[in-house]
Order: sequence, then C-alpha cells, then structure tokens
Amino acid sequence: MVNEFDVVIVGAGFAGMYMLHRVRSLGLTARVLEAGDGVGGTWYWNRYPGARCDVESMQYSYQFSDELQQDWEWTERYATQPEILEYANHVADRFDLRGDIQCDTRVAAATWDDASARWTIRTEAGDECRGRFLVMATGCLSSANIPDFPGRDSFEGAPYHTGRWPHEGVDFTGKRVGVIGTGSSAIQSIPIIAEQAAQLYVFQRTASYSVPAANRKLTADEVRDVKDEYAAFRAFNSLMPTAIGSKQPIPEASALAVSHDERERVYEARWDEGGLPFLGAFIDLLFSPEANETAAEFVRAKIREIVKDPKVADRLTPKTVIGCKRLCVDTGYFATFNKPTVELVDVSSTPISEITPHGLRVGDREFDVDAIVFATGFDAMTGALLNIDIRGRDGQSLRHAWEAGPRTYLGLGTVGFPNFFTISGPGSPSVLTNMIVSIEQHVEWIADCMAYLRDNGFDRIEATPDAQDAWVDHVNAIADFTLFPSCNSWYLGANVPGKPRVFMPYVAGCGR
Ligand code: NA7
Repeated sequence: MVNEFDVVIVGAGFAGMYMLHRVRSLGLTARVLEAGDGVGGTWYWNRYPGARCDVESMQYSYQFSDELQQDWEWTERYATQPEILEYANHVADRFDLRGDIQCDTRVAAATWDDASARWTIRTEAGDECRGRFLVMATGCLSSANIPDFPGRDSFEGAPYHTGRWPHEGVDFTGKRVGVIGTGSSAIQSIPIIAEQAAQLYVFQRTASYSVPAANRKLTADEVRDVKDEYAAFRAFNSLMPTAIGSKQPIPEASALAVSHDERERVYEARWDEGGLPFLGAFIDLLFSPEANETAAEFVRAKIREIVKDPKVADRLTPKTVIGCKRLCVDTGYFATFNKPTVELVDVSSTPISEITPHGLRVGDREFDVDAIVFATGFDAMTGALLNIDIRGRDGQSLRHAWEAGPRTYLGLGTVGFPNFFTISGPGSPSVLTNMIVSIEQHVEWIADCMAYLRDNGFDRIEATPDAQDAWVDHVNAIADFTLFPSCNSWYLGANVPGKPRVFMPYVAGCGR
C-alpha cells in the first residue's frame, strides 16, 4: 500500500525541518524525504576544512521559537559548520522531528494527478508515497557542479568536492594538493589546506574579492545584549533588504558624495569590522559603476599590500565589479599566497586541459598531485529541483517548463504545477539575504496558504500565468537596475555550461 500524507517535503535542511514543524502544528500529516543520512542540508554536506557561515551566528538561526534562541549558545561570531550542524540536530531533537524524516532517501520523480489532486513521489530506491502538497526544501546550493574536464575520472589520487566532503575529514599532511576554484568554499578552505599540504596548487579562473571575517569568540556580554532584546534585534534586522543587521551605521551617502579621505576612512572601518557589511558602506555600491569602483579599488589595494610578490598579487586582484559575484569572507586567504609551498596557477586564458591519472595539465605544464579539491560550486537554485523528474498538470515536466530559465511566482510556485511549493526558489530573495529569515518567511507563507485552502474547502492552488509573468518581469527589472547582471556569476547560472542565463534571485530582498 502506498503511504499517503497531507504534505511531502523534500529535504531536511533548515527549510524542510521548519516546514515539517509548521505543518504538524496545523494538524496535517507529513513525511520529509532526505538524501543524506542526517538533517542539516547545506551544513550536512559542506564539511570542507574551514566551512563556516558568512552571516553572523546570532542572526543565522531560527527566530520562530524564542525558547530556542534563548537556550542555544553560539560560541563564535561566525559559526563553524560543525556547530551549525549540531544546532540543526538540536532543533530536530527539540521539536521531535526525526519520526517524520526519512533519511537515505533520494527523490527521483514526482507526478501530479489532476483527478485525485495528489502528488505521487518516487524515490531512487523505487518506493512511492503520495501527498496533497509537495514542498521542495531542496536548497539553493546543493547540487554539486563538477566540470566535465577531459579525463576527469582517470585521476588515481583522491578527488573531493567541497560540497560532498567525507564525514571523517581529510588529512592533507605531507600531500601535494590541487584546489580548483577560488569562490567562497575555496577561500575558506585554502588557508587550512595550505597549513597541512607539502605543496598546494590553486587553479584560478576568476579572481575573487574577499574581505576579512574578523571572526572571534563571542563574549558573554555581547550574547546577553542580543538575547535580552532578541525580538527587537530581529525586528530591526527584518527591515533590511538582506535581513542581516550590522553594528555598522546604515549608509545614507553615495560613495561619490564624500571626499576621498572620508571614503577611505569608511572603508577602513568596514574592513576592520569584517564581513559582508563591507558592501553596505555607501548606498550606491551595487548601483553605480563609479561608486563600485571606489570600493573595488580599496580591496585591490589591500591585496597588493598583503601579497608580497607583485605578480601573484596582480593575478589575485579581481578586475570586475565588487559584489557582483557573492563577496567572499576569509581568514588569511590572501596571505596564504606568501607561503613558498603555495602556487597560484592562472587558468583564465589557458584553461585546465585535462585531468590525468597523476594530476592536472594546463597547457604544456603537468601538475602531479595526490588529491584534487573541486571547489567548483553548484548548479545553483535550479539544479536540485531539475535533477528530479517533476511532472505537473497534463504531464508537463518542470525541466521543459524552465527550459529557457526558471519562471515562478514569488519564487514559491510555478504555473502548471498545482500544490507545488519551492522554499526559497528561483525568483525569491533567498541567497541575497539571511537564508534562515527567507526560509522562515516562505515556510510561514506556505503553511498559511495550506490552512487557508483547508479552511475554505479548496483542494488545490496554482499561480496564474499573468501573476507569474508579472513577477518574472519584476525580478528582471529590479536586477537590471543593479550591477548584479554584469558578471558571470552563479546567480545568473553562468557557472554551468549550457545553463540558461537568467538572474535568479530577487534583488529587492525580503525586508518587511
Ligand atoms: P562558487 O562561488 O561558484 O565558486 C566556484 C569556483 O570554481 C569559482 O572560482 C569558479 O570560477 C571555479 N570554477 C568553476 N568551473 C571551473 C572550471 N571549469 N575551471 C576552473 N575553475 C572553475 O562556489 P563556492 O562553493 O565557492 O561558493 C558557493 C556559495 O556558497 C557562495 O557564494 C556562498 O554563498 C556559499 P569562475 O568564477 O566561474 O570563473
């Protein structure tokens, strides 16, 4: 007999767990299907050395339960992956979620039946269950992107992807290691791998901007200050488009409206404070190329100051718009390139030609390595959804519906797919915001919607084509008003060959 639920949720990260909790509070039955053998989503998979959130821990946490946020003790300004995973497990136990979470279960397909108004969900193992609602809590950065380098599978050493890191960890002591990529994951892991490795080669296609994390232990006083006024602190942060608060003043001026000295003073203060609020130094950094250039040049000067070899410094210096790709936050990244055992290999004009049994080849040069770390990112925002064969009304597939790029209403639903919800889907603020706040907003919206349908005797809901078209136009119009579409970022799908270029997140944010 096929198991029947009111709601089937795919994924047991922060979105799936909270969705389950809310659905249960409505008195609905639910089953969460999770590919991993535990909860935590992103923080379950991304166990690479140095993995840590770039949103401060007192903010990158749920706010739906005041008891939870009062009881849980974050120890550092930016939480490490192990601490966030421990928190996810604490939430699963505290709200007694595990009984409805089925781990080690990867979903292969989901099909809508219009007559019965039910989704049938099939797993890779061939099991089936049915639900009135299907909620995709599959994460924005969960489908690993491993470029199809010639000879990729011939490598006889140890290959790793940062987002699929072995649970037992990896000891690189005395090893020759190649890291491909210089995005956030690489920038966090390279300084730590460099401490262990006998020789580290970093293969860089595009240089990244990075600012110091200035991470540190949280003091008892600062934790108490936040906890004493947690609701007010959250309410204040929710007014920000990114839902991330900062101790830094809220900018009011254009970067071009102040003197050079004043600008440098502001950037220096933000640099010292550390983290993503660097980009909030002035109101127009993500709108005006000239304003942006002042911030970019400040960071470039820092790189030249930190990196001793001017040629290496030059290669590490990004030429693009700062913030166009997600700004990285690091601890000792640029200084790592001063080590004699670390070599930066520029693969921008001569790409990696092939992976060989013993390492990598770039042009005529061979790099023999014992391990390759693919820090090559993700098929972001749509990858995890399109890896599943999702069939909506009249058997139409989501892959087909999104052939020219994802189209949603509010990032929550899509035409032709009734009773189908995406938490932080394409077209939502998601990755440009504090993800947990965006997740909570979507989960609460979806739960309210389910309650409304039930209370009013409706058996289905679906976005209308007009509403979806208008939303997609709005998302594009807002993105075009900014500098975001000006570079080859994963926000645009540009990192995955053949992926349609559509700016996926909603830039205007989730501020109330
Ligand atoms: P990112 O930010 O997508 O970084 C991936 C890196 O891999 C980036 O430097 C890419 O260069 C590089 N890459 C990808 N394909 C290739 C090929 N074929 N050859 C050489 N280099 C390549 O992923 P992360 O995991 O670091 O971070 C993802 C998000 O997680 C991050 O934004 C935070 O939100 C947390 P490119 O820039 O495309 O030239």
